[in-house]
Amino acid sequence: MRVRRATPPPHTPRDVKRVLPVHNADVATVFEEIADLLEIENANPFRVRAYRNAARLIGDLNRELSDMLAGGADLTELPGIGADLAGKIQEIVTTGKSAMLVKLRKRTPPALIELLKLPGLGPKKVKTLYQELDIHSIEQLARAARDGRIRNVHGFGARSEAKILEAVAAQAGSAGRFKLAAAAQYAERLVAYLKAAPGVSRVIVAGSFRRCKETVGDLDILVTAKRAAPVMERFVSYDEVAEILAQGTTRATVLLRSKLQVDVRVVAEESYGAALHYFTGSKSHNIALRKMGQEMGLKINEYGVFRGKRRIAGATEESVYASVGLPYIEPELRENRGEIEAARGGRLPKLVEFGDLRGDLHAHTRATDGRNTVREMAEAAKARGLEYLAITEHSRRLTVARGLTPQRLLAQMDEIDRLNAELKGVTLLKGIEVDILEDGALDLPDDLLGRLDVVVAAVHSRFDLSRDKQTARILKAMDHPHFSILAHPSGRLIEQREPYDVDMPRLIRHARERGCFLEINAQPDRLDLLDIYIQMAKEEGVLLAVSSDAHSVQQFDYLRFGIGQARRGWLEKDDVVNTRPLKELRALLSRTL
Ligand code: DGT
Ligand code: CA
Ligand code: CA
Repeated sequence: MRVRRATPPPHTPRDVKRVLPVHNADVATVFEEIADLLEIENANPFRVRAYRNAARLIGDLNRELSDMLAGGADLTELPGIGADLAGKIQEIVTTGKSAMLVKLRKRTPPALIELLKLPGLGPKKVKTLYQELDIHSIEQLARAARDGRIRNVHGFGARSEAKILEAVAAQAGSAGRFKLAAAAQYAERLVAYLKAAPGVSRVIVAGSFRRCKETVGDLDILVTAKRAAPVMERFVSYDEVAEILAQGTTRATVLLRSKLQVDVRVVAEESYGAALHYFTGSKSHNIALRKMGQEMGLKINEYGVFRGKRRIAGATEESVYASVGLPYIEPELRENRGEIEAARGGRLPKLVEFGDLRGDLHAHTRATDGRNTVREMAEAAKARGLEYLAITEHSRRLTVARGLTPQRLLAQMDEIDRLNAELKGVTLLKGIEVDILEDGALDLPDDLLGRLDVVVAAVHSRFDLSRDKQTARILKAMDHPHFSILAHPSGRLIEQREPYDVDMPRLIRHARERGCFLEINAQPDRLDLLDIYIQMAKEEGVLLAVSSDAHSVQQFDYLRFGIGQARRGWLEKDDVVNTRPLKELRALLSRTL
């Protein structure tokens, strides 16, 4: 295996700049950083918000900006994108850089940029720490937290100090992981590119990506082809490769410009199933299966299943499992959490599929912090084959999202009645994402909640309550006669905010007693409820709602990640409320209301 650094091909003249493809995720990252740095400078909050909103919009677009620009699209037609932002997008897409970001970085102390990378520390807090405690690095931050100096700074306390220590430790342990949805963007283009190599028959992403883990460390891609050499050549000359870390005859590892690492292996057709099984993992599932094989006198590795020197299986994953007497186990289950025992006992779940979904029970519109109208959301849901959609805006307490007052909610309910009279093939449900207040009360009057089809309730404040108080708060909310679904039950934001401290098993048991539901929120940075608790909820007989929490028409696409998460929690079609036809769903909901 040869190790080398990427150098420009010798035939490229020095003065000809290679224009690299820039993905939407890259543009969004630039805009997020601009917003952070502007915020540190106390820039006009509207300006900061314009960049943040643009970053979100771009992150959700289902077309690449580079393709749109190449096709002559006018970016100012996108909501919230004016001439200035359109110009900045064009600059980033064509040059890969932003002059404004370069300037901002120059005038921001480097320490602040480093601290900003820490999950949970926004621009305001970073600035305070820098000014009050003269903290210049993550190490100094960790020391100040350990010495108990942070709790005395205005706006911080003992709990936030502990959180900072946790965040420092978490960052050390999770450095460089990618959220599943972002990894998917990078994976899709690369897979299409590899498929076009001469003699290639299959290209598949294995590893944690195939298991639909919420974050992935790197991509593990398997290829079957007539010959390996052309595949290797094509892979290492992919235009997004920043560095070639290793290159051999049948495998290579590169680092993409996005910092995502990718392994590609070319395997023989007869070993395809064994290799796919091996590289899909998880490691502990593999080890358990290999042990089972050993007990039967078999050797299982990435080349096949062998009895002595004789290969007895390996062309398909089914054949690998069959060699130890097991049925096929779906990738999302392969975490060594009981799936092998379930397979042996004939108790494997028949996992829910994307096509089983009939509706979506959590979505926002322009009335609050969404970007599309109710009508646009309804039509987009219908276009994706959904039969019903609940509109669930924020309630008044959430002022940053322009939460609805009773009057505004009533107006929206009238609008929904009018639209339902007119729309064909999709039914709108009246709902709300009501805030669970600190004392467990809901943020809108009972009589109003009682007139809705679905009441989604969520914690958006006081994430810092003690375990007892947080648990009591949510239990009380669940006891509310109009409570239907607990939204994003843990409150975590992946790599940014830990779940709040709560007795989740207790909430799950209470949901069963109350007959209400828990949400699997499909937003890429939430994927909340967590898989182990989904499995626990299912065992308790609690139904779950797989919800997009869409803030725009594009975000219905996130439902596929919600389904991935549901499958990691062993859910079958019947465990998911929104696989039910509307009539059945209404009956289930009316039991909660
Ligand atoms: P990641 O990349 O950290 O999100 O997680 P994975 O699961 O993709 O792990 P990765 O990329 O290190 O390796 C891919 C798969 O290869 C892994 O899921 C199982 C398999 N594998 C890696 N190392 C070992 C090993 O030492 N023993 C066995 N049995 N399998 C391994
Ligand atoms: Ca991996
Ligand atoms: Ca790997």
